[in-house]
Amino acid sequence: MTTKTQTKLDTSFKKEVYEGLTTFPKYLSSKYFYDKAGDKLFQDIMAMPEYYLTDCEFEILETHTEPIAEYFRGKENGFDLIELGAGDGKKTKILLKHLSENNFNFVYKPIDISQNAIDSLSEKLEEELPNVEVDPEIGEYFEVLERLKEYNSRKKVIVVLGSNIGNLLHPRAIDFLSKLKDTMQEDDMLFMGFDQKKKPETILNAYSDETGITAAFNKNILVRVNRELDANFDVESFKHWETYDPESGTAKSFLVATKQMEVTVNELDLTIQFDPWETIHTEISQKYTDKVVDWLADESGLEIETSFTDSKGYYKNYVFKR
Ligand code: AVI
Repeated sequence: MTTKTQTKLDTSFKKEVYEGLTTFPKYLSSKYFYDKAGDKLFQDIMAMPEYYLTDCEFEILETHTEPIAEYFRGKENGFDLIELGAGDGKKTKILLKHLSENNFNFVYKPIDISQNAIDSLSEKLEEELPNVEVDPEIGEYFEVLERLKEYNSRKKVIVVLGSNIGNLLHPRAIDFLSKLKDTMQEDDMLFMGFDQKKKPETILNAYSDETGITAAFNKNILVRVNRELDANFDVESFKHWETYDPESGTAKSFLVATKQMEVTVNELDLTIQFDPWETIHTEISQKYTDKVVDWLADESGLEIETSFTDSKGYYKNYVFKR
């Protein structure tokens, strides 16, 4: 790598795109799906009938609002409700509404990597739940975790919905959970959603819908590299491909080159070649069982206090303590 290239790799986006496209097999991280267009596509995904995760978590939050809120309840000085990866906050609103209507003493701190998502969430909350005190932050999970250590004056309730943890391989999930545990005091709790193993077809359908929304979401990462790093990916010459391994519970997304291609990424001083049918791995969406969640908790020094599930048993939200 030349010094010129080095100085250009000054953001983690550039650095990771460079690494991912110059390694074999190639990869790009799914955390870069979420620009304005990506946020919108993800909202469309959540509204698709095939993407059962959202409906299941909705059902859990709606059916068990009261007991969940009771786990959240702090002492006289209330609690901070910190949501990592808040997105559009649609599901959280069920809890926020209940907490607000029942005079719980709390501040809602939504945290998301997307400025766009945080802005529209804050606006909507002001309109729909004006009594809820909202104190948003922009940032990546791991960077924000450091800041969480400062919120120690009262109980912390950390919420991670949408099975977002599933986008991390087990070692990184353990690292994430361990770091979360390190920010937690004795009374604090973690409330987290984990999509469960189920019929493989159901999982594959959720990630390879016929309307092509998931394909557009996956390809959006190339659109983003084209725009932000002045590249010339021929996006339509890549095919979205999904696999699900029922043994490991890992769903994997790929972009597959349908022909020989040469791509230039000007901002990175980089030209790369694709053989026909060469892949870019973009995302994993891990599916869990109680045993695996138990193991992750154990490895991270957390304890499972209870869990809530939907009527089909497709999805679970667990309450963890340290
Ligand atoms: C955000 N994340 C948990 C979603 C998932 O299910 O892995 C992202 C997604 N990818 C394709 N469809 C939805």
